[in-house]
Amino acid sequence: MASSGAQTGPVAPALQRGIVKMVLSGCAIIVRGQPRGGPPPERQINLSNIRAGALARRAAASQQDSKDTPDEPWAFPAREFLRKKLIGKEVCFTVEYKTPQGREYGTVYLGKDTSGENIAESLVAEGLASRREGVRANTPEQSRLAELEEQARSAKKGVWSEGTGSHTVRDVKYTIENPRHFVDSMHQKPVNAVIEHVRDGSVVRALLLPDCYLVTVMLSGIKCPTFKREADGTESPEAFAAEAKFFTESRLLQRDVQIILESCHNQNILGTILHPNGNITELLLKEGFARCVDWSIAVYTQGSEKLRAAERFAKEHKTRIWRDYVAPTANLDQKDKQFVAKVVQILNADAMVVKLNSGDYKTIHLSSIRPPRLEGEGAQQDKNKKLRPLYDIPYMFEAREFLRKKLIGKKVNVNVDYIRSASTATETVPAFSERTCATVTIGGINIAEALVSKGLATVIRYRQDDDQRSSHYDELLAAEARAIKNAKGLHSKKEVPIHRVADISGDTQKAKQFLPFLQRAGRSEAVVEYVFSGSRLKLYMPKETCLITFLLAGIECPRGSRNMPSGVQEGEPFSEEAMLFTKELVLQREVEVEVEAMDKAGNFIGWLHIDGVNISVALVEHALSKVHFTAERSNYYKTLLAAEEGPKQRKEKVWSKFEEQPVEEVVTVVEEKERNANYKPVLVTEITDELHFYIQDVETGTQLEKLMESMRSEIASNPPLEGSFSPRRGDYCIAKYMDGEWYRARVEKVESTAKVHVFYIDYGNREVLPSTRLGTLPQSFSISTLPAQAIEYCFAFIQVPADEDARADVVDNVVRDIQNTQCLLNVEYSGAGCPHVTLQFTDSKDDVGLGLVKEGLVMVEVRKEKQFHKLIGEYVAAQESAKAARLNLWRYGDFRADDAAEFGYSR
Ligand SMILES: *[C@@H]1O[C@H](CO)[C@@H](O)[C@H](O)[C@H]1NC(C)=O
Ligand SMILES: CC(=O)N[C@H]1CO[C@H](CO)[C@@H](O)[C@@H]1O
Ligand SMILES: CC(=O)N[C@H]1CO[C@H](CO)[C@@H](O)[C@@H]1O
Repeated sequence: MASSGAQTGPVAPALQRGIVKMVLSGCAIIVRGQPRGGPPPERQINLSNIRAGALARRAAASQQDSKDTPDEPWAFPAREFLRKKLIGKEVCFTVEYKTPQGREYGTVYLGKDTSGENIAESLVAEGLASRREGVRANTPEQSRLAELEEQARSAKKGVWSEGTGSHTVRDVKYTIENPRHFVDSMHQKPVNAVIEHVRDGSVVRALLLPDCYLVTVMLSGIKCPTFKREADGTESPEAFAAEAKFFTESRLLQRDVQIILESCHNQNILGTILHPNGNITELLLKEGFARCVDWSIAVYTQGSEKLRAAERFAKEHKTRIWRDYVAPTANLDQKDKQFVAKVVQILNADAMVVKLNSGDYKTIHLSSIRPPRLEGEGAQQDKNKKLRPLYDIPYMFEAREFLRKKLIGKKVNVNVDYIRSASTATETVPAFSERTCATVTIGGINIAEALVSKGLATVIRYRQDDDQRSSHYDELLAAEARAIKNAKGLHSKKEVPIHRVADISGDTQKAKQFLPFLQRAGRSEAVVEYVFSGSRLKLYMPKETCLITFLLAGIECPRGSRNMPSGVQEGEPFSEEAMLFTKELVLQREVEVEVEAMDKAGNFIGWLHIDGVNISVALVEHALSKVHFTAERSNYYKTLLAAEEGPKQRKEKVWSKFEEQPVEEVVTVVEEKERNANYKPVLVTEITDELHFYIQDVETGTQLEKLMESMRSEIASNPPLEGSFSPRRGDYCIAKYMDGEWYRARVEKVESTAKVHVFYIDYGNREVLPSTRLGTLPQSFSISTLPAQAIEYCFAFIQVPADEDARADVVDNVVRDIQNTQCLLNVEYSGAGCPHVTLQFTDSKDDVGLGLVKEGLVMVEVRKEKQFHKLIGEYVAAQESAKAARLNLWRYGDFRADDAAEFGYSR
């Protein structure tokens, strides 16, 4: 404020220029000079030769008994007269006198030179100032002032008017009892005001008119760099604090404005200043003098999106406070920042998979959204129950369904807001991989906002400077506030909706009970929850609220790769393509299914329709499946065959290797060690439910016959006394079989005298008998005379089906083929429980086990020993042809469970 030089006393009246920054009173102004880099120098000029009234002043807080001083009469009208005339205008002035304290007195003219209006003269002419006493009219300027004063006095202007002039004294109110109440009483209507002081770029003192409240107003929604007051009383400005202050000051200080009082925060009033030249809040942001403030932006009545946009503009241009700013998406190409893509899958409640124009898939997370999660008690999961987030987390299902119904298969606009880098796991938060977070819109609707407003997601809170957030963050906050107010979804006080969804895939028992309902239902509604392969799906049945596994009927679709105990089995050609085809067509879509049957593993088999397309037919049409002969009986057989014709003739995809015989690739390994093939004749006497069997050695068969003969004749002559034998476990005995004959047996268990479990040691069968049908085994027929003749074996190279029904099928077959039949037996290898053998039919020398494999009744158990290579080769080839013909176990394709991760829950 001080000028150059320590010179005092009268000075040569050189003409100087400047812009009026502020009017201090009716006789003093502050003039701003030419900027010399940074805010320009300022000087206070008091008008020479006149005096005007002093303005009201607040009691100094530091002095105990100081009191508020009111306006002197006509002081405020004088200030206003000058303010309206001079603020922001160019003036020129001569400095005539300078006090030892450096205060300068001079004459001020409006405009560039002394031909302009003489301000002191105007004041005196209006009666708003008087000539200073003691000033003699000895210059032309002074005599002119005297003349003007005389005219004012006789015209009774201003201070010369009658009365005390008390009506020109304001009742200035420096404090407001209840600021919130005060703000509310204004009802957000613009209030006329004069900005009296600028503290920093975004905080001002304003005189509210007409009631003369002097209030501090913080601009809603933003904050400029400030002047921090240090402990020692000095101020340390933040970068650009002075520039921001000047920016506001030069535009608003002592200007007539209107203010919308918007809210109240710690006794400070939040507001927006309206000025015909534009609004300062937006300008400060755009010029990089301010940043948006989350907590107060919501009260900004003029639309927070404009503020965010202005801030974004400054950030993009790295203006001022943003000079070192790096955008969160700075290293993305424009085409990766903003694009249109098709939604192919919804993941949980805050993410989705989209298909890009390039055909690639990309996972997109919704910016700044937190999906429903388990809180409080719910978070303590029952360890025994596997959590199924979609159904078990409150509102997760509703959120997913909202997104699915709105977005699936639709094109959306994706605006990437930020990339959240991968994190490692901490104690409370699991690790996650890098995430692309974006604002996704469809038809102009921000889907995250819609989700939040329905109370199906919440908004993440950030640190003030955290830029990794939605570009429409305020709308999200506003939507959340609405959702809370209306008690929507997660904010509702009502009971949370519960989804009891039964997963009956793989549960043969339940599936069996359910089958008739589905068969009778004809077409049923379903939502495809997961696609395992081209022809294997998981469906949600909304009416029945259950999950089922569903296999597409009538086709042979290439199998995908699988994890087997022996390692990863590679997928068949086009299996991946078939899966993608099915996924794109039906994943998370509403479809109709016709269930025809169920396989042994509890999977339902049938037809699936979407928008008039039968997907079995579609797969065949696209050369991604062949028609299976089981389709013959169906209504769709003709359609399927017709669909197959083209691809088959053109040798497309699955038909491309049509002529080759896949059976060719049988292993031809040089046998290092010869397999021992030493078949001996045996009689198969018993086949167990586990597909083990008991045989008698034919060579010792005659010995057994003789023993039985003499034993029975001895018993006939000396029958056992009924009830004389008390059975104990492990005892050898004789037992009267249902054919009325006596046989050698061993007691396996005694439940009661009426229920004794015995094992016929020469035949391998078991029975439960009353003890009355048992007797002591005569010593001469004991096992030291002739060992037990039934020996237990099982089939080499085959896996017995785990499924009970399937196993019963094989056992029936084997019983029919070889029970009580003479076969040839060769021990191949030893195993748990009993030796593993191959059996041949005596006449044809055909391998019995291989026959079962060919029929598709059992699966091959591969042995790696070299000597078995050739034989295993035959077994595997037989299995392949059974599969190809879809025999028995294979009638619904390869039903062995896929290892695909369902639902994509793992993050
Ligand atoms: C100069 O102006 C200031 C500000 O209005 C005032 O306080 C001061 O009294 C004035 N000086 C004289 C001598 O009038
Ligand atoms: C409410 C209001 O006055 N808004 C204005 C803020 O200033 C910009 C220009 O800087 C105008 O476009 C807005 O209309
Ligand atoms: C009855 C039915 O839905 N048939 C459809 C099966 O799918 C094909 C398209 O792939 C349609 O053309 C049929 O109309």
